[in-house]
Amino acid sequence: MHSCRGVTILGRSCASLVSNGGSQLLNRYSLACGAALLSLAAGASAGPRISDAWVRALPPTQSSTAGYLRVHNDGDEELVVIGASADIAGRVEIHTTVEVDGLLRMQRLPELRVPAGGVAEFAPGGAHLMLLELSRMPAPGQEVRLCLQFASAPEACTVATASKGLAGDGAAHHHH
Ligand SMILES: [Cu+2]
Repeated sequence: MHSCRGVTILGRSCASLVSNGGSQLLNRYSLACGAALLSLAAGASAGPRISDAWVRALPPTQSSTAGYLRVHNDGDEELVVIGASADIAGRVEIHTTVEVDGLLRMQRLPELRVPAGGVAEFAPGGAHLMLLELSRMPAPGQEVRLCLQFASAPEACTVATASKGLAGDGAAHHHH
């Protein structure tokens, strides 16, 4: 029960019920306390979470490159990615890769949806972050700060490591 008292919002009602409730009341309200605490804990940890971020290190003569990552939605409402930024790029667009007449082409997306409890993947051959107007091309191993903006959640940032990637995973970019 003492854990209930630690929660500011619930603290007063839980603590007073615990101190003056009969055993039947106590049981019923301790269940309510527990459930409320669980939902509070879930609310606190929900929201965008980014993992596995990397940026493709291309020759320094290139003025743009692609970033990849996973967006995890631990919440119970859909998340919508509406924009992105990077510390080395003047502007970042959300792109996807589509096949047109047998050729892979990039297409700009206005947004990308992450279902409740789901994951959206930015990965070679599919959706990616297009880093444009680069101030410098990151060398392999260098870190790049990537941030995502959401329609109704706070911005989420991560540190991506630059890498040349695996041989063959950059096919889509040959047709940029
Ligand atoms: Cu692109």
